[in-house]
Amino acid sequence: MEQGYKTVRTVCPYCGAGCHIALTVDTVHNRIVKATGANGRTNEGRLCLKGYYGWDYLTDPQLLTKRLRYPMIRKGGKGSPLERVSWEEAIQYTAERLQAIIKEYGPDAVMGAGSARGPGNEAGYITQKFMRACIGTNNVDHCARICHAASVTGLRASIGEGAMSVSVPEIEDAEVIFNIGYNAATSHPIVARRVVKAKAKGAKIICVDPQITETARIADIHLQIKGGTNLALLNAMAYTMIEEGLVDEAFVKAHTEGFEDYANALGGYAPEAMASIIGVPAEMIRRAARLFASSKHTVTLWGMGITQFAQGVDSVIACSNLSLLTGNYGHRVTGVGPVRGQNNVQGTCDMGVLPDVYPGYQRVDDPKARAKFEKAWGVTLPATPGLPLTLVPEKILRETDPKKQIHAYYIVGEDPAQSDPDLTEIREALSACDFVVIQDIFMNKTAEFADVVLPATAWGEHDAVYSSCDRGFQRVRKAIEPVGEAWPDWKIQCAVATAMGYPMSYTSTQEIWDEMRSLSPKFYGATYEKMEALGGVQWPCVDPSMEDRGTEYLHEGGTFATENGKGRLLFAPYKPVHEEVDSEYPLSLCTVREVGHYSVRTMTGNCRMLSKLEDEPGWIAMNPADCKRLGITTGDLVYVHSRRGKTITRCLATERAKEGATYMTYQWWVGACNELTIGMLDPKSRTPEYKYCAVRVEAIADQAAAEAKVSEYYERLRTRMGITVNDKNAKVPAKTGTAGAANGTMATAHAKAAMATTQAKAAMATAVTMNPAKEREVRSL
Ligand SMILES: Nc1nc2c(c(=O)[nH]1)N[C@H]1C(S)=C(S)[C@@H](COP(=O)(O)OP(=O)(O)OC[C@H]3O[C@@H](n4cnc5c(=O)[nH]c(N)nc54)[C@H](O)[C@@H]3O)O[C@H]1N2
Ligand SMILES: Nc1nc2c(c(=O)[nH]1)N[C@H]1C(S)=C(S)[C@@H](COP(=O)(O)OP(=O)(O)OC[C@H]3O[C@@H](n4cnc5c(=O)[nH]c(N)nc54)[C@H](O)[C@@H]3O)O[C@H]1N2
Ligand code: SF4
Ligand SMILES: [Mo]
Repeated sequence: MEQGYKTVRTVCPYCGAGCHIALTVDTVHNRIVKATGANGRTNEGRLCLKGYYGWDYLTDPQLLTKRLRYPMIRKGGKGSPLERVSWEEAIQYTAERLQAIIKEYGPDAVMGAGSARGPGNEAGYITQKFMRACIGTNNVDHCARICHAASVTGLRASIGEGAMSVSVPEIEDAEVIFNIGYNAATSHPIVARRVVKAKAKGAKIICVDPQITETARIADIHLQIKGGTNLALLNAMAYTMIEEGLVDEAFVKAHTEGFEDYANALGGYAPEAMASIIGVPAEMIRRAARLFASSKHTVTLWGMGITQFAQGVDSVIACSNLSLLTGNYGHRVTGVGPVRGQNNVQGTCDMGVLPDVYPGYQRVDDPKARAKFEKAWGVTLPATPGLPLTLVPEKILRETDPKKQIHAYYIVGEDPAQSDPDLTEIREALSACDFVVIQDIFMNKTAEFADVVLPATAWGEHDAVYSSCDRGFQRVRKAIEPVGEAWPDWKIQCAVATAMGYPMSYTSTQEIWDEMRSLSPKFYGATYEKMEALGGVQWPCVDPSMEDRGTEYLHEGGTFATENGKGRLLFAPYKPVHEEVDSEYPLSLCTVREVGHYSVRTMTGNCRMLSKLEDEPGWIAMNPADCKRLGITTGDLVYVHSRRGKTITRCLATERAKEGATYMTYQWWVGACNELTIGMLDPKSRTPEYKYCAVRVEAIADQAAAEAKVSEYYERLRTRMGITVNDKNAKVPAKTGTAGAANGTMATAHAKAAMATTQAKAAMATAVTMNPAKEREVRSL
């Protein structure tokens, strides 16, 4: 490499596929200039478009929002502007406000959210230690709650362990893939590659999805079910297996319990009885059950189409039941893959950033585990599990006893004002909360409600370990110096703890990692040295010597992680979704993802290449017949209404959506679909029903005026994020739009037509001038 450049090997900061990346760094100008695929266990040198182009946010092009460079406080109280302060002042102020709240209401008045994104496992460990040892509460959680919490809760009940039992590379050797509620081509393109390879090697694919996804297109059986009927289908498949003698009796006898009760409870679930509810013919359900049971190498993959329902936990258990019934656990290339979404959501769970467990999934209500952490941390720890983060609005807005309310919310790397359901309610809660701290790399929507804003270093600017979706600890390395005065997340929370009288100080992430390992038997063997030598280590890894190279698949030999080692066959009845369509709101809305953009889009929205692919205000994908009825076509701006709010977006007519069903992606700030989604939660995991609510789509007669409003609102949003309109990088709004054309998903003729329409319309919109005096909320559109 020529002088002035270096190569840094690291792991992608976006999805849980955990792809290895080689970054070319211009050391003279302190910037990354290129990313290429490196040979990692899961990616074998391949990357998707986010891996190739997703680092550009580090150059701070200020397209959507702006990097945070120094600490800020609202000195004049709520509603006053954020003012720049020194680190010393910010830390002192935060410590004093937290101490005052604890003094008045007790430690459980404080809620902490950790980050499953850039910070990494060491910072996650510090977040939960800060909340537990310094604040004195188990009120700590993170976005797994609104994501795969149902997988963790459900699998723990079924087989004792919440993680993927199978590894990503094994998928390509599957004989049958049962893909349910998971759209790998969009969400984990590098996992999708294994599904495509499996198909090429002869695997049969069953895809259960109400939408025609890329996996559905290559499936041997596509069950295009009515949204929200997973449990009816899974129970009908189990019924078929039992009725048609497809059960692996020896496995069930040796390795499971509860078969008799389970089989009896399934009595009413014959496919013929369920077909009209599920919306697919009974014979297809039977064929799917037969195909599933035909192999000992059936791999089940699921995602948000299973977990983001009020029956998420029951559906996870029902998925696991099918593997238990057919002997699809305990050997290579079999079992379950709840494919973790974010780059480090597996890790943030591993580190105990959850209200009920310490690092390594040791329960807070287990006296032995508690005693161990009390000794290590030199404090007395609370014995009862804390608050799941989806209950925070409730605890701020509807709890009447001030002693039981949440008065402070310390949020690390999460943007609830964009990603939580029912944004009206979240805005009310954040406004009513006495003290809100955000610690992030960008100004985000939640920062608008924060009393203190603390700037953290981003992926690329610090060292860490991330856990891939399949339990793989992998090293993430610093490539460039941080922007402004940003500090690593772990250092910030150590400083606040110290100012509060609980000294925490470390000199490196490795020192934190080693403390964590010493307290977590499951991870004890996964040293930095071993990760360095092997490229990564899959847990469990108990022995630090090189003899123990980690664990590829779980439950070897059919011995499960339950107390008696048996898998539990547990029955739950199907219940319909909470909010069905009716004459007032006649369409169903399911919210999904954009291939080129990521969650709240602070990062991908600030990558020039990615934001050129797709930009505000996003799309609502609808069946052409529904569009015709409403008199709308691809590219038209439309209002979408639900009982909770209203938003504006563009129509995308596509056969991928069934008649009556619509899809929006939650990446958009202007076209924010979480204004519409419902706060209905699974009672066991507290995960919201993001995948189903009732909406109405309204055509807009004056398109030019609507285009103008969208552009104006977008500009106002950017101004509020701190971008000045005259910035040299300031972008012309709404000029792009290819409806997810990258990577093949949604790359339909409709999408191309949409681009032409959008560009023509955007041209009309550019003449708009800003009017910052107008109302602030999207509902004003
Ligand atoms: N309607 C709808 N809503 C959904 C979903 C859906 O399917 N439909 N899915 C849900 C799911 S599965 C998830 S996981 C959530 C995700 O929702 P969030 O967790 O809110 O979103 P992210 O974009 O992952 O990142 C959150 C924040 O982390 C910050 N960040 C990134 N790196 C760092 C770092 O190194 N340090 C710090 N301090 N901050 C950092 C980003 O700037 C951003 O503000 O959204 C949920 N919301
Ligand atoms: N590009 C990109 N990649 C991402 C993300 C991103 O924002 N952008 N986010 C990451 C995160 S946080 C996560 S959690 C993962 C999520 O990854 P996925 O789980 O793939 O996420 P979704 O696309 O939200 O939902 C999956 C599928 O569920 C289907 N579905 C909806 N309702 C039902 C139903 O009733 N039954 C069944 N069987 N299926 C249904 C949807 O049609 C969709 O195809 O992606 C990660 N990867
Ligand atoms: S598949 Fe996921 S981890 Fe791999 S490059 Fe794409 S976003 Fe990054
Ligand atoms: Mo997620």
